[in-house]
Amino acid sequence: MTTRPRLTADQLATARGSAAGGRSQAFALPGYDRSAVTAGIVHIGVGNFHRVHEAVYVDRCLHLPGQEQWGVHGIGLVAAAASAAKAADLAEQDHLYSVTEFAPDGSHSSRVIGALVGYSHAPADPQAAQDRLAAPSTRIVSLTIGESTYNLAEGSGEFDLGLPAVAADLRERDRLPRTVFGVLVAALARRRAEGTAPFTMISCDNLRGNGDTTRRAVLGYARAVDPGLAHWIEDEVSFPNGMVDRIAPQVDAARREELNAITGLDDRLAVLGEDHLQWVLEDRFPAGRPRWEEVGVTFSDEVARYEAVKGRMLNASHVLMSHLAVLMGHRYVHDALADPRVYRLLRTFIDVDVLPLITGPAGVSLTDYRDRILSRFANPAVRDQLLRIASDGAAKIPVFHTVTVRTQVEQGLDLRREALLLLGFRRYLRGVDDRGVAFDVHEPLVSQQDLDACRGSDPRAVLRLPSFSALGLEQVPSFVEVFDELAVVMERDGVAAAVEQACSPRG
Ligand code: CS2
Repeated sequence: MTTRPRLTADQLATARGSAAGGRSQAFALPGYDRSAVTAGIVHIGVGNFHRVHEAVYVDRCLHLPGQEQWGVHGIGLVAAAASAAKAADLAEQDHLYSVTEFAPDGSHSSRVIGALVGYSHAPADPQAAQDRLAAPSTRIVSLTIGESTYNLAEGSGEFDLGLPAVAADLRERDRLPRTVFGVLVAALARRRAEGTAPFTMISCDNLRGNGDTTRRAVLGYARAVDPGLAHWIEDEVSFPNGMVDRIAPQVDAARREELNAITGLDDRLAVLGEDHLQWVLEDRFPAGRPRWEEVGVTFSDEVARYEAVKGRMLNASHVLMSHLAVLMGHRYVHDALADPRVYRLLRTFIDVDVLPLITGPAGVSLTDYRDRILSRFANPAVRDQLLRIASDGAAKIPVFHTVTVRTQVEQGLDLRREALLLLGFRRYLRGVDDRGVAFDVHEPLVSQQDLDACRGSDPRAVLRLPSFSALGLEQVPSFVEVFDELAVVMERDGVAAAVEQACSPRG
């Protein structure tokens, strides 16, 4: 194996020296003085998505004059060994990492990102994380914590105080909280007590109204701690909504090796993304913000429309295809797209089930948007994993499909694709595809009891899962009729046959 230089600040200085000496590098370098950068942003959840999305926009901003106060300090709340290892890697690499982006034609470019200037692994040092959040220099707190972590019941939309980790944080007041909303509320309480202005909070997760959702979760927790504090948050804290977009596959050891072969670096935190990058935000940042509008971020009052288009077309198609395509034997998104049955499913879903029901933001052509997402999915250089998208389906399906299925029920429209989605999800919970090949199921919101019920003989068990029961689909005769029919086809003839039947002309 080739020995490559470990990516560190020293290595970066060496690379800069040789670039100055006329030797070309396989990657672009931060073109600013990192020692002058301070962290105006604290980000919780420094996974691949953050590293190829917000951090890239921040990195671009740091190239502008007068933006050095907008670096990022990361916080990790997960105690797992992999998270501790990531914290160690970040420290060893002086928080530097490389991003390689791939265009559909296979061309790529790499850049070392210098936006992250510090990191606290809260399980190891909860006080450091709290101090960072409470610091007056922290003006924005952003989150990428995953859809299921917002912990709001789909039916009532209320924050679930009964979740064991949340209940423990609320009970054990003599220690610092460990759950994300506990940590945030404790930081806001401290800022209020110390007379520090609050930070603005943004979510970088794919949720309907991600700012409003974050606000509901924060307030739900705060009310349980101190109603006065909850009032203060209601009055003082801004939670702009936003729409985030960039496909960021998982990186395993083999993929990391491929990325490092491209850059010539030994980067334990190397990540990749597609060449598409988008962020649309409401401009409500009373504590200030980077000049993101100069580096590609769109500020708009139409975030809800951008987000509806993205969620109901891109993410909804992703989730619809993921379980079914895995069951049909595919593991990568571009392979699934090359399967005419999957392609037809997505075209039918978008053209028949979604396009007629949504209104895009001014100036956005929905058919162009459709073509663009289908070509993004088909990008073979990205090799995005279907199992990445399939995971946490119990949280994602309601976010991306509820409005579509509710409208279809109300308007008496064709419910077959939505029925197929839930049948596919049920069958995916078995963890074995139609070839008999096993795969890992990652569903934190599905209890063992519910898993057993879904693996049993009654297909309708899936409709009773807490994530879907609020839709009341079992009480909708037109839904149950197509659901039962497709269940029989899936059981008898396999997943592919059910996919074809769900897209066939209505008989
Ligand atoms: C995917 C998203 O995991 C998922 O549900 O649909 O991660 C998707 O890749 C991003 O939202 C693209 O912006």
